[in-house]
Amino acid sequence: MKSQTLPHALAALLFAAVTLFSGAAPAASHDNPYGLIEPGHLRVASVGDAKPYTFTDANGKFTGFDIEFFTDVAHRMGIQQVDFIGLDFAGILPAVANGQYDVGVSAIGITPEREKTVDFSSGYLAGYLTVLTRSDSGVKNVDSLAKHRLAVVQGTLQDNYAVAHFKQTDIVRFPDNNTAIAALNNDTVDAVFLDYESAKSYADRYKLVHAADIPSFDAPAGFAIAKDKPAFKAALNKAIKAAMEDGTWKRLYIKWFPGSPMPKQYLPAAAQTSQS
Ligand code: SNW
Repeated sequence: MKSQTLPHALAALLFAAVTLFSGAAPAASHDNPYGLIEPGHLRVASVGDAKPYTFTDANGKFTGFDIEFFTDVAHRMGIQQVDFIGLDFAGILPAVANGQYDVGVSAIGITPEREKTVDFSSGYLAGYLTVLTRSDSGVKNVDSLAKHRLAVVQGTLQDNYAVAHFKQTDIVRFPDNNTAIAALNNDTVDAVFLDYESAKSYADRYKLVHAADIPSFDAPAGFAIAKDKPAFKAALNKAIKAAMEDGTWKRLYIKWFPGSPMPKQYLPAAAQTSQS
């Protein structure tokens, strides 16, 4: 009846307009159970220079531990099409929150602060934050950071940690790892504060040294998604659990982080209780 269809049509129009102007991804529906920008397709915001977590190879293709682990998880969810796009780290969570991407993947630590704007999958990595330096910089440890210049990538946990703990240090913010490391190599800064595995990779490449490795186990990395997508989050967590249980996580960890201590909580359940 007319009196009922008109308000319906108006409501639909209003909803469409609000969705359009807020830029929010579509809500979950029968054809799109996870509420993706386009069903059957995952658009992923990442960074191109966080080797070996997420980086672009010589052909511009995204690769690394987080990229391969996420792609495996997506396939377990029945999604074959996964596209990674590189942003500055500081741009990832805002872009995921406002629906420009379905997921953020880049060793993104789960913190209460970040959970105010996005949701996270369960954790899949827990490691260290590293102060990387030149051997001639005078920075030997956390104490000798005082009166030195320390580079951080804007918006990272390293940025927050440095502000909270390195009161005597000059903090210099960069948009990405590569520009921060270039500043270290040309003496513009005395050290760079970044994730442990990336530090290791730059240390090998440029003969740099670790001055400090600070545990960040309380902020394990997770996949970031927009809030209020319970089916999407549950499917991600189920696939993550399966990839840990069948040894895929372990295989990728050994492939990308050879020689690094392996957090036991992500191994198959049987391996966690064994003595070895
Ligand atoms: O908190 C750690 C976690 O324990 C693991 O070592 C992986 O890295 C972290 O998630 C921290 N990562 C930084 C952050 O979340 C930087 C991420 C990046 O540069 N892409 O801010």
